[in-house]
Amino acid sequence: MLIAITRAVSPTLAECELTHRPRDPISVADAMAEHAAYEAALRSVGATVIRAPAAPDLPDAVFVEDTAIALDEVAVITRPGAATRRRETESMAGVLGSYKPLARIQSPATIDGGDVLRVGRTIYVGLSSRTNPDAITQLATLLGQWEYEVVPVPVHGCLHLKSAVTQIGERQLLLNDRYVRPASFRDMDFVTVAPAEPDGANALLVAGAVIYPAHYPATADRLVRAGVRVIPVPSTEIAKAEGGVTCCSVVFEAAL
Ligand code: CIR
Repeated sequence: MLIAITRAVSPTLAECELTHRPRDPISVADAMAEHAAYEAALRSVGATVIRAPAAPDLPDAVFVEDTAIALDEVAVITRPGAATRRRETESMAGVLGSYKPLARIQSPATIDGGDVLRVGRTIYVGLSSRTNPDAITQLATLLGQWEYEVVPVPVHGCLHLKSAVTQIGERQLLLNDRYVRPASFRDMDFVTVAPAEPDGANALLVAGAVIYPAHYPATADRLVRAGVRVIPVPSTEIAKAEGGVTCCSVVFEAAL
C-alpha cells in the first residue's frame, strides 16, 4: 500500500523560513487550494493520503518531507537545520511510528529531509545550510546495517539537495547543474532544467508518474520529451515559501 503523509497548510505560512528567496506576499487561501490539488494528484496515482495532525502555529509544518526519511526498514526522524522547525518532528514521529520502527538524528547533527535523495541503496545527502557533516556520520552508521551507502554531495545557491536534483525515472535525474555537479551521481541519465527555470529541478516521482509545478512549463516540456508522465499541479504560493513538490509529502510503501 502506497502511503503519502501530508499536513495542512498553516494559517501562519507567510511567516515561514526563507533563505534564498525574497519575502513576497503569500495568499494562504491559494496555498491551501494548491495543497488540495497536490493531495488529489497523489490520490490519482493510487496513494493513500494520511494527514499528520495540523500545526497551525508552526509556519513551515506543511513541508513534512524535512522531518523524516522513510525507508523500507526504518523511518529516521530528522533534526531540522532551522531551530524554528524542530517542533514539527514529534507529531510526524507519532504518525510514522504506526508504520515503521523509528530512529532519531541526535544533536549536534542537523539534517532536513529535503537534503536526502535515495536512489536504490544509495542515499545522497546534500551538505547545505541545513544539513551538517555530523548528520552524514550518524546516517552512515545507522543505515550501514541495511547496506545503504551514504554519499555526501556539496550544494550551492539553493536551499536543499532536492532543490537542485530529483529522481524522475529509474535511472533518470532532473537537475540544475549550477546548483549541484552531475558527476556526484553514479550511473544516471540527466534532464537539465530550462535556463529560465533555475528552481525547476524539484519533481516528485511517485508510482511511475512525476508530480510537477505547472509554473515551469519549459522544463515540463523537456520531461515529456524524455518520456516522463507529468502531472502538473499549481504551486506558486508554496514556491514563495521556498517549498516544492517533494517537500509536501513523505511517501513510502507500507504493509497492508
Ligand atoms: C524552510 O525554509 O524550511 C521552508 N520555508 C521551506 C522548506 C522546503 N522544504 C523542502 O524543500 N524539502
